[in-house]
Amino acid sequence: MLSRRQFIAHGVAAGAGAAMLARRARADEIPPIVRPKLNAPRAQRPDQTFASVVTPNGVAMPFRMNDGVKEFHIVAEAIECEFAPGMNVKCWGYNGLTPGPTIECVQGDRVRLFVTNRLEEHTSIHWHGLFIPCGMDGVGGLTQPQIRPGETWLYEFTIPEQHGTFMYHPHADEMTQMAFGMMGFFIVHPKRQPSESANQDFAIMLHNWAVHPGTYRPDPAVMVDFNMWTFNSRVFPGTEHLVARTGDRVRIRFGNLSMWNHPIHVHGHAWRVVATDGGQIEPAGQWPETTVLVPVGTTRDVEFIADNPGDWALHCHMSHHTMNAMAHNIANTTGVDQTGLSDKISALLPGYMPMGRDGMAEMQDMAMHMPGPKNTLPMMMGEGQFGNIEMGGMFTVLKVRDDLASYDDPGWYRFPEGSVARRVTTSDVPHQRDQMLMDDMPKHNSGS
Ligand SMILES: [Cu+2]
Repeated sequence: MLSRRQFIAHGVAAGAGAAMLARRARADEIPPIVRPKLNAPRAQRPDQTFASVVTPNGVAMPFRMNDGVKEFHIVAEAIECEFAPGMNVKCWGYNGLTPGPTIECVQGDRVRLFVTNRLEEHTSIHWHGLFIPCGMDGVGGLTQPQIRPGETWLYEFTIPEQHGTFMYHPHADEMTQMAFGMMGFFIVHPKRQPSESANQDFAIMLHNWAVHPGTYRPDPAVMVDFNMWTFNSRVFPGTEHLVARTGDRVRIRFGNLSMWNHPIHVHGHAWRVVATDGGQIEPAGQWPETTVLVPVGTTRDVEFIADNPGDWALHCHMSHHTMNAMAHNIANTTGVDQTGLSDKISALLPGYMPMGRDGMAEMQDMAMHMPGPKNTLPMMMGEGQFGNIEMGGMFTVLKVRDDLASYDDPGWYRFPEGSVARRVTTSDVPHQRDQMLMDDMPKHNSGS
């Protein structure tokens, strides 16, 4: 087995003659810029030895082959992103998107990554988790000068003998550039496909944003009090659903470049964490979980067999992270009788919205009738086949079906007759039986 240093040395030798420092690219060597369209059919090249990763609400990064070298052209630029219908955010991203298109390689690939800076300030790009020569690590000021506006720089290295889920992001004015959405996945597939490879392989980047109600641009100065929580820069119901056939082995790769840790929970199934951005986890070290904590600055790959047909919620378990446009200065009116109060206040303040006395669920219905500030989503939204789902943010649906012609969204689950929880009438309630059970209970307090 080679040491890690030998891996890197090996990688360098494979590209003999190439410089080990990122450098400015010459105009004649730069590939054309491609801004791939969302919802394009999944790209699977005929010579491909692996199944492409699906980036919900996203796409794969296009590349060209040049003399056996995989060449990508990444463009850092200002973009607009629709978080969900009704809200467009002025972001920064790569090749027209946030997260940027997903880079996919195979162990041992030689890659050239051209990075053009179309921002008004300098940037750099770091390949999070990859063991590459230090001069290619992309830390502005430390391993290279910053990439100034208008410049194109070249990173070139051999993908080392590691595989898994990595990320790319700026290492220059990170606070602003990442707050505005600059990040993407860098997936390395193993050279030899494992015997149990995934039928469906998803990549979901977790992020947080502070887009104050009525505004369009994220506030990069916010440290903890974020109000938008996204899967691949989308909030529910703008998040694409994950579709699997019953019996499929499903892999989900989570990446977190936000400022919070996210416990991501799946219903109806349990998964195992099979890898982190530090490497694969041996089977003996994997244990079943229904919630995986994805800490800041890491990736977690989970795998499970989708063996339970239905529409299963898949969401962050921090309950504020499944809300949209949270307002934080609301008085707590739970339990307060507001009879007549809202009429009086409305007379003084047109558009006044009373907060819930018995909970907040009514907010979703109210939001339909009382629009908030422009470009601001209601706190809760999203409807299912039975009504309001009262969720937003980091929420999507895992759709498992016995019969699927394709992995296109199959619509809502058709529940087998009699398999849905139902309302009962008093006559259905087994009082008699309860009484019997009560009578059978040991009486601890009697006689002492
Ligand atoms: Cu969360």
